[in-house]
Amino acid sequence: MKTYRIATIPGDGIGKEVIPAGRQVLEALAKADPAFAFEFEDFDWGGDYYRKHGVMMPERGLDSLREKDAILFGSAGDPDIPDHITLWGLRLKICQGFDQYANVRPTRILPGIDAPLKRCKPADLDWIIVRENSEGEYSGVGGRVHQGHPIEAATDVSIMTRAGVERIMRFAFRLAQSRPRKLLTVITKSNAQRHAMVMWDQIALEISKEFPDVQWDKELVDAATARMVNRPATLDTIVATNLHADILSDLAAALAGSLGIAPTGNIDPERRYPSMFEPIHGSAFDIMGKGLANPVGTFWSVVMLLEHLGEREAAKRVMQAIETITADTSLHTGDLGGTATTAQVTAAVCAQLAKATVAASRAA
Ligand code: NAD
Ligand code: K
Ligand code: MN
Repeated sequence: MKTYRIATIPGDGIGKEVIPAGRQVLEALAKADPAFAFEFEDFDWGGDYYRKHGVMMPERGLDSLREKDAILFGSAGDPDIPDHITLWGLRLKICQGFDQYANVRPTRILPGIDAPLKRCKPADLDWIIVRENSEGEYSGVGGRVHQGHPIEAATDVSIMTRAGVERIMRFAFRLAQSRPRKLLTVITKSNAQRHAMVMWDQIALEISKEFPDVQWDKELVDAATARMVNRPATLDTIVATNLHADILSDLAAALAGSLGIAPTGNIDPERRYPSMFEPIHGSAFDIMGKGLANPVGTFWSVVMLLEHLGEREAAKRVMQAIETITADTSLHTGDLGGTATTAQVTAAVCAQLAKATVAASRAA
């Protein structure tokens, strides 16, 4: 029997509600399947830790995660602590420390979800956005001088390296190649940002030669937002910079019905370090502590985590359980217009998993 070591980091806000729910789903899966088990270690890093220790996580925190098979993360963001401190002190520290340079965000309209685009059928929207996750606009380089003075000035320098762009581009082409349509759209803003973005376009062209079976095109990021709304079926795999893809993927999640459903993986494709999976949403201050958070984004993140571990069959089982419960509108949370609680949705998914395994063992 294989035992996977999983770190859970609930973080702040509704992260503390959805991550225990995600753990319950993994436990239900393991209970019903003798092939594998999980060994969890929970880390209490985040806003509360910051209030006690003045930092979001311990200085040598990465060492406690290094030997894990994967990390399940909730959210970093506390109403009383500035966002740049919570983000850089925890989530980005892990993403950058473990060189999780590919952020992968699948988007689909799940059964039973009332998505806002009236002309868009569920089959028209099946995207996977690849976000460069290690450099670009979020390199952390810059400065601010003469604070409060009329001559105050500030910069955030966007650093793009050839090595960084080549590796994300190769990752995106490979991912596109693995999907049925073999279609990739490279997003830039190379008309206005005439240095780094022109390099992106050029490197895309170079890498495309390694993937002759992938059909690809280019789109400027502003035009891409309109294309997502007006011609969603023309898109499949999408690759963009750290900032552009951050924005596009929230739009994608909203077009597919809710921010509460969407998952993401912060991946180290070379597998030198553990990869980290999380719902794309944040701490949701307006609903935190009420048991109302939609846990589906975390459950779908669990699916990605299982795929990353090579447990494809189990991943499929969890995805089927998710789709069965989204199809039932009585199990929709508030973000989807329903009244179900986090606990009810979680119990329903766990019950589906127990059933699926009984059926599988009967068939065997
Ligand atoms: P948010 O995702 O927390 O919330 C946006 C809106 O979506 C809110 O109305 C919220 O109630 C709703 N929502 C989000 N997830 C939901 C869910 N699972 N179920 C039901 N409704 C849900 O974004 P925000 O308000 O911009 O950010 C709040 C805090 O979270 C900030 O501190 C921000 O920095 C942080 N944040 C962290 C991450 C991360 O850790 N990866 C990502 C985004 C935001
Ligand atoms: K998150
Ligand atoms: Mn974001």
